[in-house]
Amino acid sequence: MFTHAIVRLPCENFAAGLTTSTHLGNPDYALMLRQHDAYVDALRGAGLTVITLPPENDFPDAHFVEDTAVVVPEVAVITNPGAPARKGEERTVAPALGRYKRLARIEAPGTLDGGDVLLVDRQFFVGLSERTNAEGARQFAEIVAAHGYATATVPVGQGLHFKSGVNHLGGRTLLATPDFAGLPVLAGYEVLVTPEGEDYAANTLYVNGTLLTPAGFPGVRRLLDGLGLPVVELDMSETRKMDGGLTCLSLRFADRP
Ligand code: CIR
Repeated sequence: MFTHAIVRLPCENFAAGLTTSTHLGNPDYALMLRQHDAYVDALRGAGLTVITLPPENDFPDAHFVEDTAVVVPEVAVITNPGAPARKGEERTVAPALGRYKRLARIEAPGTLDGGDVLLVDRQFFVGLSERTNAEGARQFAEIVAAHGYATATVPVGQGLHFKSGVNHLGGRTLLATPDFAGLPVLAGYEVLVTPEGEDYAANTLYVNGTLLTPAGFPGVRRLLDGLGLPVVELDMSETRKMDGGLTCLSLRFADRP
């Protein structure tokens, strides 16, 4: 069970962050803040104490805190984010995590974004992407192996991060886009596949037995309802305009080893 989450308020110039989106319209700051509030409420509703970090005007993507660390009960791995514009975001996340966890770090030339890292039980999957390189994945695997976690690497062809395409829904169940669903490393799991046009909703967050999912994806909603867990839909429109998903807005962890 998770006890805590770290989030960061989006800054006023969040629309200056990195994005490949061209067809979703201009990001709206007031709406972004309202949607972020609703997200925080949903985390609280799942039983988490939420720690909110202040906005970082020099880092317009800094509210995507998931990319700056990977936290397990035994250690928090502070990343070296792969995008040059995002290097440094981790500096203000590390002290917040250091209050709860021993810290380890991914060092250059290794790069790693938390959005590429999926944990299922004691098995990590690390996507090799434009943000996460083989050296970053190697360092990460070494750090977590010392605590009994296995790591498999997975190439991320299209899309930003591994978790843009695959997420854990509890138990042995995953939710994946058609591009990722057939990956050999996922054999042995029950993989639910997002219907056509609903890839974005593959980034659904399972947290303490509740599923948080982007609003507006009825096919994914039907798949989730079949699991018999509570489902909370969240409007993610402004986050999506900046290539972000639901998982990237928080770091979830249990305060004790
Ligand atoms: C970026 O391109 O880095 C941000 N605009 C979006 C990061 C989203 N993070 C995530 O999916 N873990």
